[in-house]
Amino acid sequence: MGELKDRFKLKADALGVEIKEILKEHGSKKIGEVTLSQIYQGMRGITGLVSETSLLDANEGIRFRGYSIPELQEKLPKAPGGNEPLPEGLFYLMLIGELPTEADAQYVTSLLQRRSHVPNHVFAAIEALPVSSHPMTQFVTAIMALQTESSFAKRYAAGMNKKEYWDAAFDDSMDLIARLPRVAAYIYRRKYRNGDHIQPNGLLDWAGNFAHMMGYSNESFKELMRLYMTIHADHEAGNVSAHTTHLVGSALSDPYLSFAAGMNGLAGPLHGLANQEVIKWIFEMREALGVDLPSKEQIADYVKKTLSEGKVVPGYGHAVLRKTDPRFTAQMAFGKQHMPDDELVNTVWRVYDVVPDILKGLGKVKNPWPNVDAHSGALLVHYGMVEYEFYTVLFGVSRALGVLANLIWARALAFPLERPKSVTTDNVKQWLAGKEEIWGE
Ligand code: CMX
Repeated sequence: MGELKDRFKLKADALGVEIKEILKEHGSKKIGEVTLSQIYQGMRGITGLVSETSLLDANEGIRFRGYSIPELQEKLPKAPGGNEPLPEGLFYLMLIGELPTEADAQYVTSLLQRRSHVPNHVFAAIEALPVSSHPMTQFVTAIMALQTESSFAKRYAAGMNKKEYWDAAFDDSMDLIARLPRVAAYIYRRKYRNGDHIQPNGLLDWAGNFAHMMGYSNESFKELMRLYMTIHADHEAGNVSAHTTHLVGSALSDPYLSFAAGMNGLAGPLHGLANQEVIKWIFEMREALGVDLPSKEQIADYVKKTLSEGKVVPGYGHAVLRKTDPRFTAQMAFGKQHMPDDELVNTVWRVYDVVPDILKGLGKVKNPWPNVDAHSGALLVHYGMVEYEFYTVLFGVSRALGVLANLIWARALAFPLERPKSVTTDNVKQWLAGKEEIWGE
């Protein structure tokens, strides 16, 4: 094992150096429509996907069917007495493309309530894992256990006509969205509340009921969940969770299989897991400094220490965005309204005052501004949800709305199997030397 690893390391180091040199000299050369740099560096800037549900502008941020987050907060139906949008309304908007009336949003709520039953074997599958398992591991396991309920898989096995794919994908997606809060709340109560579970309340909206089942009866926490479930739902198609769900779905894997795959991607620290990393990083900073509300100077020193240890500053930067994420701004406004004096929330705001200039100073970070994950944890901690390993599950429940709306559309529009072409570095070298053709040139 050790020898094989050593041999691999020698090869990897050598090829890494070679690729760097190739890109330095030839990175802008094109294979077909795309540059060598784009091929090697995460396909940035290549338009190759369709999402009807949302569009991300690098400087303006996300728009859902043309509506910005402040517009959604103004125009989407609210829960009785509430100010934040109902995520059911956003789901309707993403799926249908038109703003829902109050009755439309209520109809989605009632559909989800009716479909929310979770079979016992799903809880048994969660219970089979050690309680110490990461909540995302338990979440993905539960989604896979739910796959026994897939109408798409059963109808496909029975010879479903391809014109009906969207119909089966629709049914599975609605069932899955309806069941996720119950499953996620079960994991939360199992891991952090000694398995003292709370039954659903059929009178509550989707996000309000989720808050209730996790054990948070405070009205303003329910409002936070409605906002949280709305702003995390969708971020066009190229992010890891959305793209993975779409890619796996393109093989006609059913919505359970596709969504579980997307959630494995969300569990990566450069994507959804960043929300737990942010709070972990702030807690560690406070402990290291021995204060609850560090000064800007103390924060600046701690950020520099983080960077000097070869780590990223979690919650900052983005592959597409080039300004402060409007999802961060919406959460900041919520904090100013509901908890202006909270020390942790104020720490997040001080970090925001300090980090962008330091990241700009590195000269390589394309976006020094905060993303959605920089703020969410501090709001949750304010209400007592300190168990930061659970945060990515919250993100995942919300993300279901966008990626599954997209999956239904993908089957309705009969999008084909996704299968881009790849190259080898040897192939590229031969091509650069004029000795070999490259497909797509
Ligand atoms: N802290 C330190 N360095 C950073 C950084 C940050 N927050 N963001 C980017 N950089 C570095 C990159 O690591 C890269 O360095 P190397 O060239 O040494 O590898 C360089 O700046 C250029 O990166 P980039 O083009 O600006 O960013 P990418 O598109 O490659 O990556 C992202 C985007 C989000 C992965 C990156 O900014 C990052 O790691 N941020 C911290 C993690 C995070 O908050 N992720 C959540 C994103 C939102 C979400 O999906 O939920």
